[in-house]
Amino acid sequence: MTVSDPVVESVIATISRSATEIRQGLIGRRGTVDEENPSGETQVEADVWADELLGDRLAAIDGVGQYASEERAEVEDCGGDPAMADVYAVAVDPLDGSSNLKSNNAMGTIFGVYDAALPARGETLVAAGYILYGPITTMVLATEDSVTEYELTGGERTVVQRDVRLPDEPVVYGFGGRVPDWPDDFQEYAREIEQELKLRYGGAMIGDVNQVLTYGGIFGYPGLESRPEGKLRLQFEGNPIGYIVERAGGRSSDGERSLLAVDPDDLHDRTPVHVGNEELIDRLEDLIA
Ligand code: AHM
Ligand code: MG
Repeated sequence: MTVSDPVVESVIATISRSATEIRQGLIGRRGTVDEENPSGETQVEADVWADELLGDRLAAIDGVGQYASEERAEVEDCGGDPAMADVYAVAVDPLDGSSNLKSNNAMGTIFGVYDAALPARGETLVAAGYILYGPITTMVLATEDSVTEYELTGGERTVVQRDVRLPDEPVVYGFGGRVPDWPDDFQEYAREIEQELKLRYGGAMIGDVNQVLTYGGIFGYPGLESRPEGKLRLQFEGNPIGYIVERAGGRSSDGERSLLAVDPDDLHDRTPVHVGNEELIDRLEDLIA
């Protein structure tokens, strides 16, 4: 995949080069620190460390005007207005699913490159991607015209699949939250889906979404009775993942509309997140509308 904008290319290169180092640095950083992130979740040592590493490197790129992360309260001004030509804002979830570090299961890093000041609509993304720290470290990168999967080793990026597309026949599903906390309409939808598809849920959205991209299906973290806005964050999780899945031929939804069309009020806004095959998301919207 070619990215014509040198700033966007530099952001992607910086994150993909940092990934091997982040993976290595997880060792010895599995414990929690005595702090909460802006969403009120206890931070793991690795969350804070990965945020600082990525924040320092991305802010140093000429043309990155803003850096924001799930782990810090405010947008960092890096000396440029993303409304200007060739200036971008980068939003990062440095370690998605970091509670999986304790049990040594898959995790990810998510990023979105916005051509607008944060918080911004997903429609202003020009690229988005994620790193999956699985048995192999991979990166899935979406730009305007395509989605590509890479393997990452020692700072190198090797294409393993061009034009990643969701398979037509869905196979897997994974839904977050506890069943009694799901609204009735979502419970009904889930009962239908579990008759049709195979459960794959790993507790890190990136691992679960990568299963959906590989096998076809749906990943969802719905609004809950106890928290109607759900758990996942629009700027750092919903938008980038929505962008990737839509570019791969699927759909994203907050239950009513594409995640990319949701207007944010606040940098750390939460949203229900549903991504997957078009037909499954259409049915979900019909059922819970
Ligand atoms: P995090 O970014 O703070 O790690 O939280 C997000 C994670 C997602 O990766 C995952 O889908 C969800 O939280 C899992 O939540 P739960 O433990 O409620 O299933
Ligand atoms: Mg996350």
